[in-house]
Amino acid sequence: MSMADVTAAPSEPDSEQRTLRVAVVGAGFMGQVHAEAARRAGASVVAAVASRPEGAAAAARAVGAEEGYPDLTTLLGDAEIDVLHVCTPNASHVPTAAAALAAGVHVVCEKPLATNSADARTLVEAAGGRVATVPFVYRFHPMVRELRARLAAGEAGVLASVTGGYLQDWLSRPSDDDWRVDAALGGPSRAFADIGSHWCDLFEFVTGDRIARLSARTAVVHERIRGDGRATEDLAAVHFTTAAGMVGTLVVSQVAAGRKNRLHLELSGTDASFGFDQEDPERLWVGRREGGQTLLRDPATLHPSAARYVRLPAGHAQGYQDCFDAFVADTYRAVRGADVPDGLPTFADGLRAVRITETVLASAATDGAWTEVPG
Ligand code: SOE
Repeated sequence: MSMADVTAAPSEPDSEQRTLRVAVVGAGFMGQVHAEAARRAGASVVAAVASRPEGAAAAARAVGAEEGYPDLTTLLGDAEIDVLHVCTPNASHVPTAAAALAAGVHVVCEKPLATNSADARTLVEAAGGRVATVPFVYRFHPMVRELRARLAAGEAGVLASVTGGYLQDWLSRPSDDDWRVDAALGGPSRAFADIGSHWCDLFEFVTGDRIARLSARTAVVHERIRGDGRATEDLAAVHFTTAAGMVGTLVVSQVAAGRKNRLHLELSGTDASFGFDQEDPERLWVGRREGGQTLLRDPATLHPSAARYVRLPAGHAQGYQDCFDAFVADTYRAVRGADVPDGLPTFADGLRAVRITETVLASAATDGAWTEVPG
C-alpha cells in the first residue's frame, strides 16, 4: 500500500449519498470517540444531549456538535436525525435506545446494551428493521481479522485451548471513582460487563465458537459503595468450555497496576497457535513447533478480509480510534442500505454479552458452580 492508496480506505464516505445527520447522547470520553468516528465517516454531528439540561451547551462543545439539547425528547422531536449514538451510563441505555428506535432512528448503543438480559432482549426486538449496533470495536483491528481468517482456514489444526485476560488499572486505588462503580448507574456487574464482555465477544468472533459452560469467581478488592449501596466486582476469573470442546481461562481486572487496556488472548492449536494483544495491535504472533513468527500489519501480506480494515501503510500505527472509525463507517453503510461485510456487531451480540455476564455473576454467587450460558 502506498500513501496514495490510503485515500481509498473502505471507511471513506460515499459521496453520492446525502450526509447522515447524527446525534450523541453522553459527552464523556466515549461520546467524544463516537463523534470523531461519525465525522470521519462523513456524517454531520448535528446534536448532543447532556445528562443534565444545563449541560447542553458544554456537551455540544465536548463532542463538537452543532447544537446542544436539554433532553432526548426535545432532540427526537426537533433535530431530524438518522442515527443516535448512546454513550450514557449503562442504566439509561434501554430507555434511551428504545425511545430512539420508536422514533424511527437507527441506534449505536454502548455496551453493556442493558443491565439485564430481559431488557437487552426487549431492545433486540424493538430494533425491528433499524440498524442497531454495539461497539465491540476490537473486531475491527486488522490483525484480529487476520487471526479470524487463519482460524477459519483451519490453520490452527485442532484448536484446543485459549488463555487470556483483559486488564486495566484506572480503578486500582480505593479513591478512584467513576459512574461505573455505582451499581445504580453501571448495573450489577462492573469489570466483567465493561471489559470482560469485550474479551468474550472477541473470542467468539475470531473462533466462531460459543462459550457454553463456565465457572467464575469474582472479587471486590475495594469496597466502593456508591448510589444504591452495592459494591460491584473489581475482577473476575473464569474457567470455561465451548460448544466445540475448547477449554479456556480468562482473568478480567480493573485493579491490575501497570496494565492500561490489555485485552490479550492466546489460542493454542495442534498445528499453530496465535496471540493478540490489544496494547500492541499492529502485531499477531503465530507459533509453530518449527518456530514462531510475529506478523506485522502489512496490507501486502494480509488476508483480504483483514486488509479491508487497513487504513495506513505498514509501520504507520493504527489503533483504538481507527477501530471505532471502521465500526461506525460499517454501521453507516448498513444505514444507507449498502452491503456490509460480515462482522458488524449488532444488538444480538450485545444481548449475548449480557447473557454471558449474567452467567458469570450467577456462577460466582454459587461458589463457582459450573453454569450453562443460555442462548
Ligand atoms: C473503560 O473501562 C473503557 O473505556 C471501556 O468502557 C471500553 O469499552 C474499553 O474499550 C476501554 O475501557
